[in-house]
Formats: sequence, structure tokens, C-alpha cells
Amino acid sequence: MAKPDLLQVCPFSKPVTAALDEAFTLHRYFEADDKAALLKKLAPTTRYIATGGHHGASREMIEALPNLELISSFGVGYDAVDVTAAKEHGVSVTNTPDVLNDCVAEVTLGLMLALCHRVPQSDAYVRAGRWESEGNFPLTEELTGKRAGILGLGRIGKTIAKLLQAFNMEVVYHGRHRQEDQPYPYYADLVAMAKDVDWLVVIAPGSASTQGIVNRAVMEALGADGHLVNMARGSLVDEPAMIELLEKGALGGAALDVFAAEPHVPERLRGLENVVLLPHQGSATHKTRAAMGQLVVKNLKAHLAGEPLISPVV
Ligand code: NAP
Ligand code: 8YV
Repeated sequence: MAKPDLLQVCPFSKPVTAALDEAFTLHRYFEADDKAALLKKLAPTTRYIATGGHHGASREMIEALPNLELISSFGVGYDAVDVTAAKEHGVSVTNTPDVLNDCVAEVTLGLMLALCHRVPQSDAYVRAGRWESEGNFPLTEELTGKRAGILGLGRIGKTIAKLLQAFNMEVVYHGRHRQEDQPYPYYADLVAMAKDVDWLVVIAPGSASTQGIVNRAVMEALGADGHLVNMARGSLVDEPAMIELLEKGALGGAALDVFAAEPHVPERLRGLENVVLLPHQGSATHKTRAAMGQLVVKNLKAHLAGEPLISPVV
């Protein structure tokens, strides 16, 4: 029997590609010179899309494939998939939750430690021979005993909270709902929380409701001694306001894994001393990316076998 067609929106690792290739006939959208022609050719038969968190699936793509049944997306954040269009057309969407919680939390702590202990700067100091020529590096801050506010106490937020507690940090959180089963104090108001914390850790999804949620008022409340950590999406933070506040010292520092227009990072931000910048590394380990890839494949194969989806979001 012929394998069903699958539109592959972006490249995947070799094992994921091989596993997809076993069960589907792959059509590589990212390699097609004439993308509209490829969609037209696939329209009568294609029920599956496999995509990535950065590439997603647009309304145009969804509507070009009238037989589409499932979009399997790599990454827990699926903000690049037009879920409104998917719902309208009865198309299911899956993501890759949970398997990346530990990795993203670990990278978050790494960024926070790097920012407060000025790890990139002190490493550069040693490499430049300045320890020997100029003496000891200036004293730094530490995490121990500080208060952290988590914006988005979900799967990853809770994992981060546990690690912060190992540093004797006090954890509080903001979300749309109070979570009665959680031991941490809840703030219904984000500005109020920002005023009360030393670190604001952003780990809520990119969505219409979170667009620009970390605005100027929030960052001013965090203040000159406060630190912003963005592990979520660039869309949650007013990036121009953040840069301006960091430049004039009205915001103490920022540890950033995500940006408004990735992979572009504004030159003014790259020039600052009070920031640590990562190229969206939250889940970027061999182990975690392999587990995410397996979940992309498992969801597709479950649907193919007529079994329930493993991690549906729509
Ligand atoms: P999750 O389990 O769905 O948790 C999301 C949390 O955000 C929930 O606690 C939710 O609480 C809160 N939230 C949602 N909308 C909100 C709003 N409008 N205002 C305030 N809080 C809101 O998600 P997760 O698995 O932890 O992942 C979170 C996000 O992290 C992903 O969507 C992705 O964008 C990002 N991420 C980034 C990386 C990276 O590499 N940097 C890796 C993985 C994930 P309420 O419902 O109570 O509001
Ligand atoms: C990935 C992420 O880098 O899972 C997410 O939401 O942001 C990261 O794990 C990305 O989605 C890969 O496409």
C-alpha cells in the first residue's frame, strides 16, 4: 500500500526524518522552489503536516490542503501554528510538552547564574590575560536568598521553581489563575509582583493575551536592582523599552534566550554589559531534542493507527 503523503515544513534530525520516512511519503516544503505549486499538487491527498516551532503552519497553508487532519509540531510552544484556522477546518494540532521541562529549567538557571556572577565577562577577563595584568575581577551578585517571580507557573515554570528553591530563593508567581495546589504566593497583578521581586522569570506561551505583557511599567517596577529573564518568546516583552531601560540603568540586567525577531538581535542589545544572550537554546541538547522529535513522530503514527493523539492542543 502506498504511504500517505506528509508535508514536511522544515528539516528534522536524521533519526526523525528516517522515522517519518518509514510511515509517510515526505514532501519537503523547505526545499521546494515553487511552494504554491507543491501545495497545489498535494491538495487532493495530504492529511499530514510535520513542522517546527519557528516555522509553524499558516492559514494559507492549512487552507491549501483541504484534506488536512493533523499538524504535528516540534516544540511545546505552537504560537507559529494558526490554531484558529486549524480549529475552523477541523484540523488537530499536537506539540511536544513535558519532555523538555528539565532542560529548559536548567538553561534558565544557567542564564541567571551567568548574569549575576558575570560569567561571560569574567571568562573574557581571564582569556584576555587581565587577571594577571590587572588583578582580581570585581565582586558580583548572587542568587541565594533573593526573590524570584515566575510569569507562567506551568510545566516548565514549576520545574524552574524547584531549581530556584535549591538556591534558597523565595518563589512567587503570576498567571491568569491562582493554583490552589501550589505552595508559592500568587500575585494577580504583574506590576505588583515585579515591584516585589529581584528576578522576573518569563515562561508563559506566546499568544494574543501575552503579547507585550512585560511592558515598560512592569520593567520599571522591577527596577534598577531587578533582573529580567525571558525564556518564553520575544513577543512577551516590549524589546525597545527593555533596551532603553537597560541602557540607562533603570532595569538592572536581562538574561535572554528569546528575541522579538529571531535570529536578529538588535545591535544596541548586543552592545550592553548588563545582559547575557543565548540563541534560543532552551531545549537545545541532544537528549531533549531527540525526545521532542520522537513525540512528533509518535503523534503522527498514533493518528495513522487510529489511536488517540498523545499531546493534542487542538
Ligand atoms: P504551560 O504548561 O502551558 O504553562 C504556561 C503557563 O503560562 C501557565 O501556568 C499559564 O497559567 C500561564 N499563562 C498563559 N497565558 C497567560 C497570560 N495571558 N498571562 C499570564 N500567564 C499566562 O507551558 P510550558 O510547557 O511551561 O511552556 C511555556 C512556554 O515556554 C511555551 O509556550 C514556549 O513559548 C516557551 N518555551 C521556550 C523554550 C525555549 O527554548 N526558550 C522552550 C520551551 C518552551 P494561567 O493559565 O493561570 O494563566
Ligand atoms: C524550540 C521552544 O527551540 O519548545 C519550544 O517552545 O521554543 C524550543 O524548545 C523550538 O520550538 C524548536 O522549534
